[in-house]
Amino acid sequence: MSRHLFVPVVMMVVSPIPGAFQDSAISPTQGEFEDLDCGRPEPSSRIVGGSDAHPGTWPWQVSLHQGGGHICGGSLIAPSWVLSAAHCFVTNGTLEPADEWSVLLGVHSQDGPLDGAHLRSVAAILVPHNYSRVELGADLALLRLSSPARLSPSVRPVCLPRASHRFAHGTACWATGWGDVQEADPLPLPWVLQEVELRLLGEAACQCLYSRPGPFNLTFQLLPGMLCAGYPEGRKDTCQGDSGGPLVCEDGGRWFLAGITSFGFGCGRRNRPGVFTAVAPYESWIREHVMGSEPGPAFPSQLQKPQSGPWEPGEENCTFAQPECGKASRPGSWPWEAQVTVPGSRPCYGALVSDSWVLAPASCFLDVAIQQPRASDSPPGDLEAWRVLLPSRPVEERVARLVPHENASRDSASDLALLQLRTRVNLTVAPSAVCLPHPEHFFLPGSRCRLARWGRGESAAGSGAQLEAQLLNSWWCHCLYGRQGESVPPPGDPPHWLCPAYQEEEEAGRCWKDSSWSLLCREEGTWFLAGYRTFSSGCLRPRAFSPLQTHAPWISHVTQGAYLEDQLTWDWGPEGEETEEQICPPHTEHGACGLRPKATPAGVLWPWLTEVHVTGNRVCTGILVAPGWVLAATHCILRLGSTTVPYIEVYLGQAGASSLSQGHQVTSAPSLLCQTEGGPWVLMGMAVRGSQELFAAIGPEATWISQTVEEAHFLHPSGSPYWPSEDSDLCPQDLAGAASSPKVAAVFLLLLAPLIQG
Ligand code: 4AZ
Repeated sequence: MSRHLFVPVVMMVVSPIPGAFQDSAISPTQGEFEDLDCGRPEPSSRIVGGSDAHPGTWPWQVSLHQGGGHICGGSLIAPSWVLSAAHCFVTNGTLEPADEWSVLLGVHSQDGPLDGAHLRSVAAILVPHNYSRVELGADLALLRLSSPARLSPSVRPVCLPRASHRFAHGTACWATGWGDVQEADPLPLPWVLQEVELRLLGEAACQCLYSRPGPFNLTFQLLPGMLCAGYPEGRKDTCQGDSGGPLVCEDGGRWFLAGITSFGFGCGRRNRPGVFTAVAPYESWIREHVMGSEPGPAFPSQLQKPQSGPWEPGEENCTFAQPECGKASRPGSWPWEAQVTVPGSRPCYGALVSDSWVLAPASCFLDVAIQQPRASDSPPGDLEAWRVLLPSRPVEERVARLVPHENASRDSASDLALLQLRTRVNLTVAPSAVCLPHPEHFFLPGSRCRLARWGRGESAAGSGAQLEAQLLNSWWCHCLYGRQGESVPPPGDPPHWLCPAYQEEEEAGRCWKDSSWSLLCREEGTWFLAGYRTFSSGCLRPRAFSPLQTHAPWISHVTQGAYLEDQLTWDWGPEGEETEEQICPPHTEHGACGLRPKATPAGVLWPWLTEVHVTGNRVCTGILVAPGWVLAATHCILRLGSTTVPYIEVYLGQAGASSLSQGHQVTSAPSLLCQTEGGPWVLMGMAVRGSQELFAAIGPEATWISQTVEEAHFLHPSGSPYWPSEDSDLCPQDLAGAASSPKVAAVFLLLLAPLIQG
């Protein structure tokens, strides 16, 4: 994953060009171009959120090819000159050789018949000497063609603005290109030129939007010579592959090249308009380099001067667009909850992600064999009977299409499917869509979340339907499920799992009612579908949820309109989470042992600590050593002279934070724990009766413990890379002495049975 969304990568290879193009060397006579007409398309006849252009609408648009495919856009400004973006030709500070490039002129669909189109090779590429990186500006390049273009109704130059030319903010202009239609989503065949109307944003408004940090606290300083166009709410934009192409604005019946597509933060994102190289400030640079060419580019004077100076900074107010998704008036009553009914099976719960798409587990539908043609007007017989019930909608919706994830299977982390509704629904308070995370959207440890119904999951009784949860540290979460020695994804890489901590409802005989859930996490009052869980992972807690962020490209590709949002809370930073590589410690089929979450909801600081309540009023500490076993000090359980085992209750998951101990006599039975190097905590001893300093060593009891509790984890003093070395100061010096102390029958093992609370 790239953290630098600002850096445009222009590697979108669209098509190998048929060999039909000849670099025809028809030299126009001088007279033909004496007063070069510019910016006037022949009267006749995606980009993100755009539509197919009509042939001949944008006759200055060219496609720049390298290695046989489209890489960047460009604009014809004179018969022998094309203006494009520097970043298309500069890699690692080096200008690529001109002879690797060719210019395709007069093309509409890069797949269809290329009549009228012709190809020219590039004789020279000129880049301003102060260009280094897109974010630093001067992102423009002049390309001199090896021979002049053949002008025709579909090949004409655009007008260039003079340095004094002012484009008022709010002006509706057009951007065109063959670039991606969404982030990482190439323009589909037949590669028809896309057009999109974009509004010019004033410098102040644009700077204001880009000053608001995004993922990884990225902000950006707008520089002179840059201009922004787009909308605060996003959705319409240029994208990868459009770079170098034109942003044109009409003035007095002529089209002027106001900007050159340069970069942006992602594509079509809210509050992240496209950034263009402003052409007007480069009038003299352009004139200087094309000097002597006949005819050169035309710089007609501006006819319609903006009245006052609305382009001046400071005049616009800075208004951020708020997310249009993820609003719930009350947690637990989710306005995006969609109930899908397929005849013959129980309802399946999913979430509305746009006005016409529902996301749900594919496992709900995998057993219903569906052979689904891609785009058909009427749904096949199978889907005909399917219904989707949405909140506050009196009638059920019908289903037009089912798109399962390509890796979907019941047990996979891609157990997802998208269902398209036959008719779009009006998004209001309810139904409304939930927000989805972009691939670089990370939910931070401590995030406040809720569990919601998902798939065929049973609705838990009472409060269960809106279980509160809090996200745990990712290292801890990863290592509970990861294999020994596996490295933990560093911040910035997608996590494999999300672990929410929540209070489970007990159920007799089973460790948990193994329902499937979706995980909704809130950021600044907006709810995101952060993850989901449809399969069982035994009794290990916390439960692991699959993160949704990795599926964002698939969802946006299929739906072309789901609400994807950047992170709204930004406490990312070097101190946010550890950045050095972390490796998972030993692990068994029951997960890892001795791992302590760093950022954690209060009360689970020592997740193996339990409260052992003996006959009502005595409380002492117990240590969870296996899923069903707790180790406690003998003197805590048995009273002197008594031989019967008293009635004991063990409280898990909240020792230290609960109010349970109030009114009880707390018997002190501290335990001695040592942290092995960078790894798990190991129980070394249990306090000897009446002492706070003297511990009975666990070591001598190891055989008895392992015979009784098969799943207990033992880390061996020698041979384990996690065991402290002799001179390590992790454990007290007298550790060795304690380990060899006479055997005391000091510990007691308690076999846990689930408690049914009435
Ligand atoms: C690019 O990578 C690029 N949304 C171009 C334009 C934008 C983003 C990226 C603006 O060439």
